[in-house]
Amino acid sequence: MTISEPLDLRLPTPSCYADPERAGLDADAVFAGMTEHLFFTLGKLAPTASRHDLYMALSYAVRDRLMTRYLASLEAIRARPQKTVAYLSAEFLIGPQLNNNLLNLGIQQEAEEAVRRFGVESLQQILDVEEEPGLGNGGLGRLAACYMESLASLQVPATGYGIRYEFGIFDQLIRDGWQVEVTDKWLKGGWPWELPQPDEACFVGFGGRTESYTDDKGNYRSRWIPAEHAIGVPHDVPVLGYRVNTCDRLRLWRADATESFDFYAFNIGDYYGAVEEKVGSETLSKVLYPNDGTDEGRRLRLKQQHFFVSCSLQDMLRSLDQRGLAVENFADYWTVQLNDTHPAIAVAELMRLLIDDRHLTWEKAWEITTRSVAYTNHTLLPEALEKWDLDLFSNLLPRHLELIYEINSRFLQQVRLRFPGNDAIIRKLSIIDEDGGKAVRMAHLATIGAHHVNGVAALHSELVRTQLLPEFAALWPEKFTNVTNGVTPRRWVALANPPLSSLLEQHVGSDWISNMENLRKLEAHQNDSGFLEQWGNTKLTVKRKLSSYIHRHTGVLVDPASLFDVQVKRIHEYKRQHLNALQIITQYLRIKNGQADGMAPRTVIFGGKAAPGYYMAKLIIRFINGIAETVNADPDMDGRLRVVFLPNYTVKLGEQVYPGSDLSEQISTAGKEASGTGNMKFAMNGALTIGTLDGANVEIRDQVGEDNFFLFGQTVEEIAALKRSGYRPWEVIDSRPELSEAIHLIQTGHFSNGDADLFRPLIDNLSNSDPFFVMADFADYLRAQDAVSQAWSDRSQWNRMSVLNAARSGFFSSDRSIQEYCDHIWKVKPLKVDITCDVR
Ligand code: F58
Repeated sequence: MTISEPLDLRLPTPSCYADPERAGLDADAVFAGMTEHLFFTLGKLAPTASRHDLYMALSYAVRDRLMTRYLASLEAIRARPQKTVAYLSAEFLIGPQLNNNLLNLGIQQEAEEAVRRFGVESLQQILDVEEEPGLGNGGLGRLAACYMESLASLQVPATGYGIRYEFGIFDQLIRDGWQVEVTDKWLKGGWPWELPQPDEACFVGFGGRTESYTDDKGNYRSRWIPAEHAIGVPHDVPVLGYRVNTCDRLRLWRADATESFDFYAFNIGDYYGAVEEKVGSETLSKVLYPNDGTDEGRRLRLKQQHFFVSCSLQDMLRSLDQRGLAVENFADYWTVQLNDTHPAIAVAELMRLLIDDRHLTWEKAWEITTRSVAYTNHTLLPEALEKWDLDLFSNLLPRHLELIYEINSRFLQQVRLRFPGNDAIIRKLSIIDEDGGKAVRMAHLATIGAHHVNGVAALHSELVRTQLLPEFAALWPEKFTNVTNGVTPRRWVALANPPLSSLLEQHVGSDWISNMENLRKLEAHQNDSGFLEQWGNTKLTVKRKLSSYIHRHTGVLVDPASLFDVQVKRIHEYKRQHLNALQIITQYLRIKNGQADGMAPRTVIFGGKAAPGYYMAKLIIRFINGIAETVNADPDMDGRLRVVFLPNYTVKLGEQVYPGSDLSEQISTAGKEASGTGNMKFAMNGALTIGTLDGANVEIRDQVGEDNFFLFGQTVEEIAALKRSGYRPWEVIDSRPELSEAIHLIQTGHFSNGDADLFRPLIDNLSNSDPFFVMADFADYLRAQDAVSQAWSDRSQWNRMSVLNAARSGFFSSDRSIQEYCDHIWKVKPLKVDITCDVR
């Protein structure tokens, strides 16, 4: 690690926050804290308390202990200002909080003892009742959560800014094999981890018009007269680092309607007339948008983005004011990271705040903006690159559009100098898309306004440079960089997999939790048969637990000794769950036809949500469930093949699944998965990967060694060549008997109770266009799956490969990723927080 030693900051004794009553970390103190909260906070007597009451009481007791650290961390940065990370993300998929906080505080055992004194069998029973806030769709939101945890663990001052959606990602039910969406009411039982701070509310405007005027110094200026306003009320969630005092802040904005804003001590000025119009602003933070790319609700989504970005930037500026720091020095105190383009409006909003409100010059404002903002790209899929219809944009954010035009015209001036006479390039790079209906390209705005643009895996960053934004990369080569994603080993190993954690502790000590490279020491045991057996038994223990979960939630009995072959992630054609499903049908047919010698007994497990408006993804879920029904009911499959679809995949379910997996399915079409992070969670837990050369799979294979990875499929270049030469999937099907047999069986209605039409759209798509090259990769995928079966037959060899996967997964710790962001992009240093104090 290259960052210099943390500054040693002691708090002045009078502002010591440690109330001994609420800070004690032993079981007695935790028990006392729970008792007090049951009585005073929840109004319950212990004998009548439910498990949920005990969960709340324990959470409040733990929150008390976080407060000491949280307030000391805020005080540290107030007393000695230094650069702080502002991580702007429309999603933070933080998962359950209680156990994570217990782990990071180091009081899991103490909490276990405290809850037992209430007559509860185990802490787990209390942990099970926690509702997780589903404030994200998938990988991007979960990455933000891992990064916040690593920032705190590395003692880096940071605030994550986002939206407190009242309804997060929908809950998924499976009815007759189909996905059904149900509203996620995560707040219904109360959520003890947030601290509303209404006194720090912010105003945000929408719509209206702009006007020019001459200020009292005779300067020509513009101002925005919005037609509506919303109020953002911060709800703060403390994010504690692992065994350190640093407790960072996740600040989530809840929108309030403005009708009641006369309650607030704001300078309402011109706004007053505008509020007569009832705007129903509270709907702004009502619901998280599932990524279905439909036009519906796009206006509300842009409003959400502007809402949380504006609140967050105002909050950063206010924090400078409060500490007596000049706004001109903004970039010395804040580094603003855009998690994808969703917060990209920040480039225009920061300019607006600096120019219109703070009266800085354009040049100074632009210098501040470009010195503070950096942008992470998470996708190459054209349909996922955000563009806003110009009419919608100008209607909602007229002043921002003016500023964007100015940013664009100054930028295009530079482009003309660099590429004289090249109008095509101007059209290509402009923030305004002039082809078809005019639109604002948010990726261009973010790229122009940022000092760094990074992709999320080596291959992806390369494709960002060469395919997505090549002209920008030619213009500013030093701007483009890579930071390969990572995941936190606290949640994904220490919390999720206690049996593995204790085995690791026995063999390499406990340091690995904050220094994952220490797992390399495991390699010394790779030929120790006793250790390999222990390793295998540990895996079996967690697979038993997963098996019982599967039985409880799907009714399917699975054999923990079979190979657990797992694909959990959002359902999307590019992720190719249907490739896996087709492979299962082939295995099924081989068993039926008596050609399954050497095939490993398998339990194939799927989980993941489809966007509600994504028909093909929903059909894939129905397809998997159809296969599961047929396979699991067939006695010929007993002891050989089982298929399950686990409903409602969440962070909490992920914590059960990754530890209990043997094989990790990472089978996206090369060039489509930016990175993947599930792939890392599997490897850390000792699963072997079957995967394509896509996203971070490439680096996983480099790290774990090619002998410990099942590679298959076409490369990015081969796919491109196939596309150029005219890809004809039907020819592939005709030339592969096993593939045509599988497809034929589907067409007879074998997996749909005789309904020959049900899966027709899927089969037609695969046979006629196959946009994600499922057919092209099928044969090689089967070959790799046969290699998996073969490897499984030598269990000690399999266990060795599994050990090496875990031992070499240290690179994928989010601590490494965050350290790279700190050193190369943000230029921030840790700040040591001291909580020792003299209590009189
Ligand atoms: C994911 N993106 C990438 N987007 O697909 C994945 O490869 C990567 O590992 C991960 O980001 C973290 O870098 C992703 O999850 C979304 O969910 C968007 C949410 C908003 C609508 C568009 C998709």
